[in-house]
Amino acid sequence: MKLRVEGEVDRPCDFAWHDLAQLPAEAQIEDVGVLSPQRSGGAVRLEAVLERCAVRPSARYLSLHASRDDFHASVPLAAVRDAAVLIYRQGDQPLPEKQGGPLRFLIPDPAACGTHQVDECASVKFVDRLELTTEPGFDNRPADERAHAQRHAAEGDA
Ligand SMILES: Nc1nc2c(c(=O)[nH]1)N[C@H]1C(S)=C(S)[C@@H](COP(=O)(O)O)O[C@H]1N2
Ligand SMILES: [Mo]
Repeated sequence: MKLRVEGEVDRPCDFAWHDLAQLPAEAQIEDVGVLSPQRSGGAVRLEAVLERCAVRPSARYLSLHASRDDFHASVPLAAVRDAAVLIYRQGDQPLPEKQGGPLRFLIPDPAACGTHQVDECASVKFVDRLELTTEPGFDNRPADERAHAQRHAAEGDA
């Protein structure tokens, strides 16, 4: 896996699997099941990744890009900054594709974030690029129920 972090940052960064694994213990979440009961795997905190790249104060939006299936979401940075995580492993192996691996963004409690812009759909699977911007970025999350049903059918879990 490779994760690119760019945009409103002083140090654009690339992370490989072992870069995430080597982040300090306080950045690691051994089991995301404690945050989100339906999920499993090990994760790192979003903030730990952002810190490495020196995010600028001008950054107000975070866009999550998955080039694998051309899925994108853009959310207010402040709404996810402290809570969101990136799931990257299952034991000591990369996160399997059926769980959204090799890297999956997870907003643990989307309802509690308090804004319609931060919903379950923004937990982007196969994420390979984080982009910080001053304005909302590209977003093709399903806008209504019909689009949502089509999206899940495309995912193979309709
Ligand atoms: N890359 C990618 N991520 C995605 C999607 C997708 O189609 N592609 N669907 C989103 C939507 S609409 C939802 S509701 C959740 C569903 O996550 P789940 O399958 O783990 O329940 O994943 C989100 N992440
Ligand atoms: Mo969704």
